Amino acid sequence: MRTYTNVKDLGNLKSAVEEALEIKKNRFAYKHLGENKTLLMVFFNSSLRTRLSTQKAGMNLGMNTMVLDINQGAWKLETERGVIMDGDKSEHILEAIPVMGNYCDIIGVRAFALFENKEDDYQEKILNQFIQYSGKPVFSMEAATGHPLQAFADLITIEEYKKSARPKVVMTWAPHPKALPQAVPNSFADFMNEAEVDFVITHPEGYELDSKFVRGAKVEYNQDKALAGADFVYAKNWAAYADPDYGKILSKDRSWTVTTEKMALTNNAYFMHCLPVRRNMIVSDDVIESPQSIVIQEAANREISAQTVIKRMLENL
Ligand code: AN0
Ligand code: CP
Repeated sequence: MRTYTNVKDLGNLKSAVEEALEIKKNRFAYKHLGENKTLLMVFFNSSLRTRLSTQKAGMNLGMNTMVLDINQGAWKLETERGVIMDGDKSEHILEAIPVMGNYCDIIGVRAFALFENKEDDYQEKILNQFIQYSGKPVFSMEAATGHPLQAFADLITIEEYKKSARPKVVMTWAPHPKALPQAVPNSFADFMNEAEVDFVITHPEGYELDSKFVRGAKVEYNQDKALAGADFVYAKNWAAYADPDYGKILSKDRSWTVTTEKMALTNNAYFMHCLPVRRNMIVSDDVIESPQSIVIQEAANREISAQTVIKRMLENL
């Protein structure tokens, strides 16, 4: 594997999940693969889970790991060509990326959508420059339009907890005070559309996601109807995608918060969220603390999804 940015990079998804579950049984079995190899993780944005789980995954594989927080101590990077660099940005990303590439064997990049220009975000300008100019295998640690390590961990978790061959999985929009990217819901849809599940997306009107990710999924604007009979409820906020509202908050309607009453409409569903989560905006205290909440187990699987991806990259070096 040379790049990991979406579900297709995993090839056969069933085999990828099987491989991940094998790794989970003995996560130190491949320690030889990473000997004298260096993983560099570059963060343009904050992180708790991705930083720790990906570093742990690299260490499980015997790698040396380095983390660079671009906003804490690195030079401010210019990302546009042709700019006269007389402002506060000291270095151009076109030098920074190949320099970083020299110091490592595999690179993970976190670079969220900026919400300044939809085309720039959806062309994955930053991530693609790493792929093009680093000379090294690159994986997304949440880029502008996707968070494939999260969605892979989500699928592994569903595989572990499902009680029927084809569970009903409902992704529901929920309110949040800040404008959040579509990366997590895009990737979750990308994966669920390829998985053995009945997938339903529910959100208020105006929150339609890019059809490239929604594909054949059922979209139901009535949250209660969508939740009926669900085996998994996957909550997430995102800002509007459609023009002219790209990046805007259209609703903070707390009737969309996942509460005990909402969960009662489901088939005793498990509750999932990628975290970090705002309690009593996205989900009530009672639901996230209930035995049906598997958010901690889901986060634990981030180590496994990252290790599966990095292992495949090491095998291909
Ligand atoms: C980010 C997002 O919604 O994309 C990261 C989630 C993993 N969340 C926040 O910024 C709160
Ligand atoms: N779910 C997730 O990616 O969390 P962090 O933003 O803390 O890495």
